[in-house]
Amino acid sequence: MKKTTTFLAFAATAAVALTAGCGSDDPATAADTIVVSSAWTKAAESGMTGAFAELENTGDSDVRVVSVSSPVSSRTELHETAPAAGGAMTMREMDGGLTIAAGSVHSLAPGGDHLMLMDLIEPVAPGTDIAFTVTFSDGSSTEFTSQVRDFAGAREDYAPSSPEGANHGG
Ligand SMILES: [Cu+2]
Repeated sequence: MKKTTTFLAFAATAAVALTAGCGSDDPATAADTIVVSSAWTKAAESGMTGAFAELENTGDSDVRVVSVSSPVSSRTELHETAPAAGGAMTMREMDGGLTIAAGSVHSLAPGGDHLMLMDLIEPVAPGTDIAFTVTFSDGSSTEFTSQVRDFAGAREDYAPSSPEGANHGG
């Protein structure tokens, strides 16, 4: 009797293992393949600030980030930086999101692509951590925390000689 019980338990375990094996044939979501590291955010009392990170695509397919959010800002955007007239750098919202090529690392860095907290709900103070959620084109999303630091460089404007934010999105 005892032998029979042991055998049945073994058979049940084997069945579970086989079922789990079938599940691995499902395509990985974008969130499964993206690894976020070195995330940090520029400290600010109010208004806007930038956030940066390394986004690694460990998968075999390109992945597209379509939106980003954080509880400390009423709106958060994906920004790119481009040269403007007169040699200044202007930042603007990415058209169609951010693509991370298969097997590559995409750096979000001051002076380049970045995440933009457009309208802070509360100050982001050095030494604290804030949360972000990025959502991909397949509907999956991933969360990460970003360390807040003092940073004085890369003061891009939206457009030369116009009020901050006035020409945003153009
Ligand atoms: Cu920006």
